[in-house]
Amino acid sequence: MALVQKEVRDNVGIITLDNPKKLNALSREMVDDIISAFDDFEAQRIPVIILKASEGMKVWSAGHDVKELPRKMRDPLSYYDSLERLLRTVEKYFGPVIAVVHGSVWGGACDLTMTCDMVVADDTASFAMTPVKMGVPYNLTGILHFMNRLPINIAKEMFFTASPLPAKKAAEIGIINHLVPEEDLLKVAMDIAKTVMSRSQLSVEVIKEQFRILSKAFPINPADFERVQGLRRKVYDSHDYEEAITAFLEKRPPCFNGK
Ligand code: LCV
Repeated sequence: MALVQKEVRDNVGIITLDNPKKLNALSREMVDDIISAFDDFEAQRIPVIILKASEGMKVWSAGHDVKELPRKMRDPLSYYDSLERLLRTVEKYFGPVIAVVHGSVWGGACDLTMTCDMVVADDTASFAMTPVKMGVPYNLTGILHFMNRLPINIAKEMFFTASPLPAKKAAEIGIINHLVPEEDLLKVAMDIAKTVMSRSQLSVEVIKEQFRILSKAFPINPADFERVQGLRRKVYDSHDYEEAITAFLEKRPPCFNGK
């Protein structure tokens, strides 16, 4: 059974995350379903996509499926990891992707909303960036998503505290384009989509690609890249990484020892 629902309404593609029992955790299976929906819409040249969760969920998505994080000395966010494949799919889609958010957003799902082109949310939305809770050495492309979207001090507070940012604050700092009542969420997103579709699609497509290219135009020298990868390896090889996942699965607070 598909973990996402998809439909086309007035030529807008709507993808609904629909795995409530797993709080829409971004498992490989869920990500594969989302990516195949994107692929279907691309084949139909659907010009705008809305990414939402099923109605009434208090959690939009609980982020990366913790049960699928590698346990033994493997990079949890390598290039071919399911979350990374999903983020690139969103970035490379030829038209705008609008996240419609009701409920809390966690970890990799927070990165997913940051990777979408726009966010429409209601006052139940919150955004938490959780690598420091999970002992995960996030990755350069993910951190760049936040640096491109937010003042760096706000991005640092999100990463260093892992505290959920409430909707009002998220709107003030620009994570959310439009903070609206729950009953208006889809209509506001559809209205944005219709306005975009009334413009030159050739221009929209090339401008989206320019935003993508420029947002990644970030010089880093090979020695620094390799040093960062070495530092990241120390983290995912650590007791603390293993402990964070074990504690989560055992439903207890982790006991970090910095080793
Ligand atoms: C698998 C889950 C999850 C889950 N995976 O309900 O950004 S990084 O680097 O951190 C990246 C690696 C990442 O994205 O990591 C994951 C970050 N996610 C989080 O930190 C959120 C973890 N989840 C929670 O804090 C709670 O589940 C929330 C607050 C979302 C909801 O709490 P609530 O009390 O309503 P439960 O915690 O009871 O969760 C219901 C079921 O969903 C599972 C959880 O283990 C439980 O499973 P069981 O019913 O088998 O006990 N679950 C929740 N999140 N990310 N499984």
